[in-house]
Amino acid sequence: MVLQTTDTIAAIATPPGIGGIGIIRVSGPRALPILRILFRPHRQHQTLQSHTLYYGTVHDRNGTVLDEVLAVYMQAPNTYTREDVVEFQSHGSYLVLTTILAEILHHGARSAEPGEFTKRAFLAGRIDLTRAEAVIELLQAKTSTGVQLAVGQMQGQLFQHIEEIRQSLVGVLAILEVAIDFPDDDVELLDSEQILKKLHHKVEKPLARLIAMADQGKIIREGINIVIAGLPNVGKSSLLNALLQEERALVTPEPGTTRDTIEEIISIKGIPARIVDTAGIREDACSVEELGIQRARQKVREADLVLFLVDASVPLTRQDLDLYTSLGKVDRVVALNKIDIADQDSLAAQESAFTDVEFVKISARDHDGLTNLQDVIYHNIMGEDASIKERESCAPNVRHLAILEETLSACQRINAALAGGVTVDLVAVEVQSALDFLGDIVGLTTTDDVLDKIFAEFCIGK
Ligand SMILES: Nc1nc2c(ncn2[C@@H]2O[C@H](COP(=O)(O)OP(=O)(O)OP(=O)(O)O)[C@@H](O)[C@H]2O)c(=O)[nH]1
Ligand SMILES: [Mg+2]
Repeated sequence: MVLQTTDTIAAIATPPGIGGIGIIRVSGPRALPILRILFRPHRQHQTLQSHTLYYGTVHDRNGTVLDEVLAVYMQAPNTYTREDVVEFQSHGSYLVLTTILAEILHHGARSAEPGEFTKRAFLAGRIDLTRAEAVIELLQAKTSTGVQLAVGQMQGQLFQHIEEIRQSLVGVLAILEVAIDFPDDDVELLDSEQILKKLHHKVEKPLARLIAMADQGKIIREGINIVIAGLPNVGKSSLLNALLQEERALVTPEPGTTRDTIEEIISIKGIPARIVDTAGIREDACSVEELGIQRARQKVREADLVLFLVDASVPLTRQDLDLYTSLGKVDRVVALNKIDIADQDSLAAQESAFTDVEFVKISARDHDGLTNLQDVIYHNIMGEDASIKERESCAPNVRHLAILEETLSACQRINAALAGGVTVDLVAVEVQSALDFLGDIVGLTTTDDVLDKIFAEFCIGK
């Protein structure tokens, strides 16, 4: 469906505030006439070629010069929206930009809604919905891995995966339709075995992989919450500082140094992680420290992963073990700290105490073992198949995930229908519904309100 848009939209595409340059974008049939009215190229006799940058001035309706600009006209269809597009690069003064925009609106454009340029690109069929969504993803990415995934999706990686699955389902539907069209044929037209096999290998398995990637994508987008916990003086603040490579938290030989929680953002191999240093937890604390301990316990309850720290230079105590047990069900990694001063016997004793959990030997003071610690944390949160994203560069979002799961359920119904010997047309109905679900992901069958919701997340001018 190609929607014919007849109006022309315009918006400031750069963020508000002072900057070196600011960009105004115009898209639609009035883009070129507006450029001709407002812009005077430095060389008066120049005719404006498409996709060429011109230096000149922008004037208001009274002929007053508003700014010196670079302007470009991009003729449809080789543009972001597939419409005629004009861009003005002025100085990055918000006042100048809004004045130029007002002139553009005066000459027959209207203000673009958030994401409307990208929506036009989608409606014109230049990009599918997953590529459009990748644009927001890219704008919002917090880490280099997030950027990498967004770029992969923008280049159509997810679209390709979905398209391959869709084609397999279309193949299945074709087999079923032959059986529907020739019900009385002597030949056994419906080979359920073959359909089931195809469904399993070409549809269900790839769907399950995409679902696993979605889980990883969520972590890469939203990051995780890591809380460092342990008895007083085991080196929690030292570890925070070591991971940050900055003396952020106070470190002293006195137990009970940290009272309040301290939170910072770090990147664990490309995953954004909020890392929280807490008060050492102990029984006989003074009242201020006790408040800190309550906070520490609260943070542990909210954690995605607890980094449980023990002092490997002294024998493990009952308090260490009690605290460890009191962590409850939360995912954890144990770090045996101060290995620089720990003797072999006490280290061995500590290692044998933590047999049911992954542990790492570190020295927060000497920054020793930290790479290994980050590796272990990474594998703990991303699962065994942590390399998936590097190979395939795509991570379905929450919207995609819900649809992928629905598609997988539809596959289970196809399986049951084939096994249960129901009529072929009923099986075909289920296959069609699986196809429709996947169409929603790429935007073939997506309803207007879902589209509106997606594009509303964009900023204006994108
Ligand atoms: N030798 C050695 N000393 C360390 C190491 N890590 C921390 N320390 C020392 O242990 C003491 C306590 O360190 P902190 O980082 O303040 O410990 P903490 O767990 O934050 O302590 P509280 O905030 O009181 O709970 C300080 O004197 C640190 O210098 C290490 O890896 N090796
Ligand atoms: Mg501390």
